[in-house]
Amino acid sequence: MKMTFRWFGEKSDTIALKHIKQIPGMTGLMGFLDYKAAGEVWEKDEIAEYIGKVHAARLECEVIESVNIHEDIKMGSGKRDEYIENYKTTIRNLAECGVKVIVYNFMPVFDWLRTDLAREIPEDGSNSLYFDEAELEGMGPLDIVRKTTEESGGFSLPGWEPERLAELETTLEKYKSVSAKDLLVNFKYFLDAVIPVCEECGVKMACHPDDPAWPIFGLPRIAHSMEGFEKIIVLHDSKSHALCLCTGSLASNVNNDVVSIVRRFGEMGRVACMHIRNVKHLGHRKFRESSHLSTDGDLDMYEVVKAVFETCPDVYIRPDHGRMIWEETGRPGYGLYDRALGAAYLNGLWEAMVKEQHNETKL
Ligand code: DNO
Repeated sequence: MKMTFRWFGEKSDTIALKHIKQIPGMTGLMGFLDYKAAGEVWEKDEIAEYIGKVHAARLECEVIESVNIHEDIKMGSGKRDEYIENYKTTIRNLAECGVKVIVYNFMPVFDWLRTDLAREIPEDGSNSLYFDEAELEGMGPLDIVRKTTEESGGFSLPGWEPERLAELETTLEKYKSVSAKDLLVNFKYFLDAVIPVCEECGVKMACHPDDPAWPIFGLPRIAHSMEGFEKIIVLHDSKSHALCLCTGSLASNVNNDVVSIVRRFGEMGRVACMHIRNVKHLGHRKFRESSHLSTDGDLDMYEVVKAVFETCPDVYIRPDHGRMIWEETGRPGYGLYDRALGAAYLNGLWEAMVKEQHNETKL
């Protein structure tokens, strides 16, 4: 296991790399070039510049995330072949800079969605990302986009890139004729094109789940349950076609047994990395992001980490979103302090697993 952290780059992140390095057990980053539009080639020199800075801080950068997929690829229309060619070039460029895992998602239009980016947690006065489907009542996709952008404190949020939002209305209209089945067919078309390139250069593509884990605004969504991932994983038979299991995204849906999902795909050798965080359900399709601790949320973190330890111990893990605590301000979900606490906690659970195993083998 390698413990990693998300960092948005020098110009877009308030957190210094040296502070990330000071988190105990932190080996590297899940990196991100936040200014790249979906469909664009990630040039080698810009990747190298970003990674150079990470290395200078004595951290690794073997995972890159949010290499976003153009809507034409998901819809199977327009210039999809051109965008797929660009994606292949990006994969090669990332591989040449030492990247081993690329995290992406196949969600139409939206990446993750929340109805409040800073809802106070009454128990302790901190705040965190929050979702209540009832609050979406009467709101269209454009309203929620406006609200999220207003509340983001000027930060561009991953998955909410301005150029993607500019075309929102047209894109939503086009999706009316795309079914979940079409999405799966288009997904296969994409994988069949890019996975051979990944195999050539020793890279894994890791698909991130839908968040929240059900369809929204009538858009087709396929990556949010055990059944959904079963269908996705057979689309292309290769270890380079893998998953990034995000426990918080999956746990947003109470029907998901997250531990079983981790075990199932871990045993198949198809989990490349994990985003780990906890959620607390407050009602029907209403939840907040809690601290990582099992007793603060609805996920049993001991069982989650045990499932990883026993079925896919070589994955990259990052503490996913955190609350805002200790008066920290910054990018919603991506403060330093609570994510650092999350990393320390996950490292503690991991150490206990290692020692337990060691003691068992001595018996
Ligand atoms: C949310 C993140 C996602 C993830 C993308 C991958 O905070 O986990 O933005 O990186 O879905 O494409």
